[in-house]
Amino acid sequence: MKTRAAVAFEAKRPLEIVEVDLEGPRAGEVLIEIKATGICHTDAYTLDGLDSEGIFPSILGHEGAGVVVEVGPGVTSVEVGDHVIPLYTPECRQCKSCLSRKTNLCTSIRATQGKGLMPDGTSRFSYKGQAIAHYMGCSTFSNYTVLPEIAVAKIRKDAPFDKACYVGCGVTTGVGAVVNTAKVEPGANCVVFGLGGIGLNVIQGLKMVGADMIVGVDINDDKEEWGLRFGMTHFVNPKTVSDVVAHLVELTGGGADYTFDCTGNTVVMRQALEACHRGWGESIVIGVAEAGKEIATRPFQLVTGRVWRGSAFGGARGRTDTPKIVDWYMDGKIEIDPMITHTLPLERINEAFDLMHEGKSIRSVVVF
Ligand code: NAD
Ligand code: AHE
Ligand code: ZN
Repeated sequence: MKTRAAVAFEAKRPLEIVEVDLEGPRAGEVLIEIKATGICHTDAYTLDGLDSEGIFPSILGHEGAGVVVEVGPGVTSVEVGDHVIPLYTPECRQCKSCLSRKTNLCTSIRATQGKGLMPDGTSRFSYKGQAIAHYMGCSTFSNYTVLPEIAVAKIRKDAPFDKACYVGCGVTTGVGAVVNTAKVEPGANCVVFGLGGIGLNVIQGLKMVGADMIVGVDINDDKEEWGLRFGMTHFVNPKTVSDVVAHLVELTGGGADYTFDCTGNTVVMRQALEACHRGWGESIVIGVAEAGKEIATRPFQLVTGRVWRGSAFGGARGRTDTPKIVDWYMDGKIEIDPMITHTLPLERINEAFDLMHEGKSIRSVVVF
């Protein structure tokens, strides 16, 4: 079939809206009509050529929601008409990682996914006879896309697509990092670096679990109002203090119980670790750093009990946990609507990247 898609032909070039060819689902795969997709900073990072796994041409996008329109042979877990969220972290429930119960990082199709291919080693997308790579196993910047059934989460049908799509990455990543990765306890003092589409979801997760102090740190003063809106108790612009770590340690009475990096900046990651309380403070790296960057700190920081951890997709098991997060939204336990600051048609998707880079949006959503 033909489908409209925003194609990344080259790094650092705007996406081009074209009609691409899409092959139907093979065994164990499903064809999904994408109804809405968010634009995450990770899409921008790949388009900007900063991803060591970046492939061009490809169809980016990994924060979508849609409807199953066709299933391939052997598919048993979803059927035509189901509402689903594509999962860049699948859940096969059979691989070593899934069975370990220690991680959400299912490894069953990670190797082909990282090469922009379906599990059988081929692409379903092409343009003028040339293969186009899938992205993070999702490619939600296409009106129709194909995914393995282990990489789709079935969600309730009354959830609006233009909001539920955000659960496909940002909401789950932020709230999940609090609930699943850090397991923040009520009364904790926490610091969140970077108050964008991820950081604000960390903040609302912290409020939900009853954190005491929720300090937001951002170089953009406009983010203060946004943080306060979702439960932040204090705001720090690092440009206004001489030593941000010392400032945060003093503000939190000796250091934070938990800190979260939602910037992807390795200098900030170090600050987040060093702003933790001696003896027990834990820093969770969520931000994705550009290819070639490394993190550093004095080992003494770890010797004296601070813990450095990472979180991918909020530690959520995609097929099991994502539908529950949609329920939390529908039951009013978490908010999504106010964070979606811009809703655009596919033809205007490049504006969403501009808004993000200019710090003018929290989340932009493209509706098909
Ligand atoms: P965003 O652009 O919406 O927000 C980033 C925020 O960080 C902005 O408010 C910006 O002003 C702020 N910031 C930038 N530099 C800063 C600095 N030096 N100090 C303090 N604040 C600073 O991006 P997003 O969509 O929220 O994504 C945030 C990061 O999380 C990105 O690196 C993204 O790739 C990553 N991410 C990771 C996962 C995961 O599973 N680990 C999932 C989604 C996104
Ligand atoms: N491809 C990059 C790493 C990118 C990365 O860390 N991705 C996160 C999700 S970001 C969502 O917005 C993730 O889940 N990673 C786990 C995985 O298996 O990719 C690189 O450095 O090569
Ligand atoms: Zn993302």
